[in-house]
Amino acid sequence: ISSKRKVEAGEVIFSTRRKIDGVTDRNLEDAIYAFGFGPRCSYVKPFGAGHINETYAVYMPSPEGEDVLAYVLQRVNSNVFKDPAGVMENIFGVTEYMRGVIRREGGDPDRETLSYIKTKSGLNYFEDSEGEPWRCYNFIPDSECYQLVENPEQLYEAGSSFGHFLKQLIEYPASGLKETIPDFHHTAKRYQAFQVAVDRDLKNRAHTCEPEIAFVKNRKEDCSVLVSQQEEGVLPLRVTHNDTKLNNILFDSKTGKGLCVIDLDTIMPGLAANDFGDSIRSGATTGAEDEKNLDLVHFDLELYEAYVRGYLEAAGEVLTPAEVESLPWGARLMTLECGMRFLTDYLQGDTYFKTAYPEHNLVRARTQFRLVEEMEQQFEKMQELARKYAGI
Ligand code: ADP
Ligand code: GN1
Ligand code: MG
Repeated sequence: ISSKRKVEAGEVIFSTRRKIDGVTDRNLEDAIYAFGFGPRCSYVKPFGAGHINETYAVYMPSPEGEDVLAYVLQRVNSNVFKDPAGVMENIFGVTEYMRGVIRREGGDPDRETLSYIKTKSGLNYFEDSEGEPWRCYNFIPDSECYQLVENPEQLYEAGSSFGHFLKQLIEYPASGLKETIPDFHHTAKRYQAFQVAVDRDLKNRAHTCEPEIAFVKNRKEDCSVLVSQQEEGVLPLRVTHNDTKLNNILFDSKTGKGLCVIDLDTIMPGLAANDFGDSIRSGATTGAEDEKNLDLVHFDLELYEAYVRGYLEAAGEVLTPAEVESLPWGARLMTLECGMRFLTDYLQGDTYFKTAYPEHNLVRARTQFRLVEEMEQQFEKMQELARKYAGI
């Protein structure tokens, strides 16, 4: 297994045992104390491969004297999440509720959902000296996280996890949820924002991505397909995750089964098609999201089928026929939307997604558009497979 596929921790950046020259940021250290780890903590490493938050692995000594990864500490991106208190209210509400559901199912709530920890003063997040929010949860031992699938079975498991998640929250009182990012998957409004970014061309980059801009403009009408069906009442709002990419699931290292859905910041009322679609975007592909060589990037129908089977086995009975029909559209539109968001961010100067080099967002947009094209070519097969596994 290449390390590029599996998510791993980086180098030590804070340690109570030795001085790490100039790298520990004061706010990170304050957060470690705020959650009560203080001098007991062995060390901290950067962790994960998310595009939004800063994630750290916190190691503590075990009774046997070994250092074990015990907690995940995160600084929430306040540029993206303007109401961190609302985000944390949603997360505590949903995870508490999930614990009850998992117990009734006979599962293990400590492994099948995240357990968030309060600060020493009893708050559900810590605000550092610059007003930035930090939160913390227990690391789930013997779990792993992937950037890219290795085999269809993993995508079947991913489908099964997100299908199950939908079912577990089917009766959750959605009216109590805060909308943590307004219009997050309103694809038509995303198109308008893209159009504004092209017109303003703030960084004078539009001339470097004319084919990509044209690609999106040619699909303007598509952006309204699911939003209109929702507004007309054809598609119901569910409690959805809204960020169902592959690296937002933990797999059980021993059994290889889907174990726990993570990254709960965007749980909001939404369409089942969007959750389904974002998983297909990120999972049913042969290349990394930021693969520069487009010859390596293909939409993989076998992976798609594995996800459909897992998702519908778990959630098929709660979905309406119209929702089943909407799933392949979800895949196309979440992929188009995501590419459009990368391109918009590129045009605006990379202020939203973390980037490692100046064209990073453009490279990401290109992989998404490649996938969209191939989904369009195979759309009928995608529809047939959704119907087949739904039994309609
Ligand atoms: P972001 O919004 O930045 O994506 P996430 O909550 O998804 O934040 O965390 C970022 C990344 O950290 C995840 O994609 C995953 O790679 C890693 N990660 C977080 N929690 C765990 C965990 N318990 N086990 C393994 N990896 C994890
Ligand atoms: C972000 O947070 P992360 O890395 O799991 C983004 C998603 C995008 C994804 C693309 C809150 O997900 O919407 O689909 O990047 N999350 C947010 O990789 O904007
Ligand atoms: Mg994530």
